[in-house]
Amino acid sequence: MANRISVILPCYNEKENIQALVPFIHDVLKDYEHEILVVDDNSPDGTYNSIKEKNYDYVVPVLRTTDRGFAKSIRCGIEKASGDIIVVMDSDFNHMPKYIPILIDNLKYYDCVIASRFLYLPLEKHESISRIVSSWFFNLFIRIILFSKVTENLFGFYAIKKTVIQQLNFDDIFWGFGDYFIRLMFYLQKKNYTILQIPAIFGERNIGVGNKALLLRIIRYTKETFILRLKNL
Ligand SMILES: Nc1nc2c(ncn2[C@@H]2O[C@H](COP(=O)(O)OP(=O)(O)O)[C@@H](O)[C@H]2O)c(=O)[nH]1
Ligand SMILES: [Mg+2]
Repeated sequence: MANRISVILPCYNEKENIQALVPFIHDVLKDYEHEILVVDDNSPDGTYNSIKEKNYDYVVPVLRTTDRGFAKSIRCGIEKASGDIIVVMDSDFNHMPKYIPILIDNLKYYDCVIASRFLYLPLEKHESISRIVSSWFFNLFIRIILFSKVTENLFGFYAIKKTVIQQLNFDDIFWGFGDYFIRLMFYLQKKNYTILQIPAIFGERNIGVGNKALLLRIIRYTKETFILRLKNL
């Protein structure tokens, strides 16, 4: 039986980006049975309505009105997904749709496939040197504290079998922002699931500025990494 793919797109104030991204992903996945879950946290710019009114038969628009949060939106998307393969990505083109088939196809052999920015020297134009170097050091820190073998604990672009992610305790993982992905990688490794990493580069955000509070994020992720270690001594 063919697999059904559920792509989860958490979004907040991404009206323009989501309208470009959704048909783009649909095209990339034309050879796969798929649905796209757009999980919006009641964005003031009307992201939800802008996608709902398109009435695409392959889109499931989800509106969250309480308990706003990036990781909680992803959890909500996973719980509503009808597919047996889950793909999680950002909705601003930072995660390039062209990688989705590579992620999915390798799930034939692995439980989870993640995109990593640290597997080869960037031959294509890459994100800023300062951002990639600081992400490299931060990943090194995470790997040392958590004894992790994964080179990329921050990007958060991956495909996973639904039966695998369902084996994890969602309450242990899905809160906060990108720190949820550190926890996801940790618990998958703890349970000895197989993870393949594929080389990828960071895509340019199409429109808007995104989350710029980098220092706050680093502080938060550092704290969450230590908490995770202490919880699992
Ligand atoms: N549902 C939901 N999505 C969010 C929230 N905050 C950010 N996002 C989405 O998460 C993705 C990553 O956010 P972004 O600000 O681009 O982070 P950055 O790429 O790390 O700078 C984007 O697609 C955002 O629209 C939130 O509170 N709720
Ligand atoms: Mg972004």
